[in-house]
Amino acid sequence: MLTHSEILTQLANRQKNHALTRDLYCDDGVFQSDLEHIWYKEWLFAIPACEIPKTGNYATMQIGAYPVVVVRGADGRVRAFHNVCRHRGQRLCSKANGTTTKLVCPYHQWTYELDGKLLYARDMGDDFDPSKYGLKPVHCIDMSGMVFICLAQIPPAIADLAKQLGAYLAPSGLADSKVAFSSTIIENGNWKLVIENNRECYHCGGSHPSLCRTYSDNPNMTAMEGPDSASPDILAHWKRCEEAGLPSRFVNHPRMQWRLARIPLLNNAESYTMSTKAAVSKRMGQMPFNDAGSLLFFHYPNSWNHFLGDHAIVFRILPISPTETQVTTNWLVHKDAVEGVDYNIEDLTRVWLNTNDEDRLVVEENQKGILSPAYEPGPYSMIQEEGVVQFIDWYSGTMVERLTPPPAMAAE
Ligand code: 3BY
Ligand code: FES
Ligand code: FE
Repeated sequence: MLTHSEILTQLANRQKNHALTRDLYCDDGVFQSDLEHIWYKEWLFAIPACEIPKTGNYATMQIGAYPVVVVRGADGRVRAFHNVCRHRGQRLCSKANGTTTKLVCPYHQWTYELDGKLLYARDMGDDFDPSKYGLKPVHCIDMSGMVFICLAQIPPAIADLAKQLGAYLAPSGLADSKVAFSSTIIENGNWKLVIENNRECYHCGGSHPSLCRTYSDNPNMTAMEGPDSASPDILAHWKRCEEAGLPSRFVNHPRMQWRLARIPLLNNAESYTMSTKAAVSKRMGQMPFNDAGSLLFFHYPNSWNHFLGDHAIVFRILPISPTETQVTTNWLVHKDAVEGVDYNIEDLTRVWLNTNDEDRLVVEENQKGILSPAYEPGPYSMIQEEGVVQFIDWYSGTMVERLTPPPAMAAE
């Protein structure tokens, strides 16, 4: 198990534009360090807000050592709490999703309001002050229907992202959508391999026959230097979309922690379906046409998303162990769309169920190869894998900053 300073050395000595060393993908110490310095510090995508549409609806998730519950209060607000009873520490909610009027601990029935206040604790004596035993809050923000949480005491700034998401997601009407289908799988690979795999389409032709019916694997589609480097196809798409009120141009976080971009699908395909036609007859929000392409949004370390004319697909990853990652995919449709009438689950989900499974396979084989002592970090393609380079630079830069001891306070 690597120590902090060994991790720092491996990150500092990494070869630019090359994959990471074996330890950085497999070692227990690195995994702990990733949790402490990335997963417990950054904003993480938790759920689409429409997963908990009503007061008392909740969703739970495990972020490293921290069980978290996200719940909608009587005031309609979404809040997150440590899913840990303030009595003797029982996990409060054990189900992935549920509905309740109060959060009642299953052990001794301490009872909390949906806003975290302790309402009732039996036989605790006269000097017991319930106001001291409310649930511990976790930072939580609902940005245009995407709920993010942050375990840090002081979370990183999020206002700029909230503003951009507000503009880009408004036409998609996520607040008026519902979860049509949800899938959770475990990939036997390090979380960074899962993100790396998502950040390139070098593998798409070889791995994703169904996705490639509608998604272009041309790296120019997603690796943008600026408006002038866009192909005429994209420029025409942006013009049409922006004239119809759909913000489309690339917006990047200064260090590429997130990016928004609306890209056309292949040959005017409408959706990620086998037929290339829309899967849902009722469009999302105010989307003006079916062939609006895909609004892509990724956010490191744990989410990538596609917002189409007829539906949206939101992805969340959570690290389980050095070589296991949970991947949850939610398909969202207009809340008034009726299953069996306006859409069917098979048409809606087939392409990305296939794609997720194909990605799982490549990530697992990637992890198996990297576990070999013969593995040596190879070079990324600067034409095809610029997105991976950006992710690895973001990860390494962030880790080096956070692992580097502060300069000594006193001179000798
Ligand atoms: O999900 C994405 O962002 C895309 C789709 C195919 C692979 N990946 C680059
Ligand atoms: Fe929750 Fe006792 S641990 S009520
Ligand atoms: Fe893929």
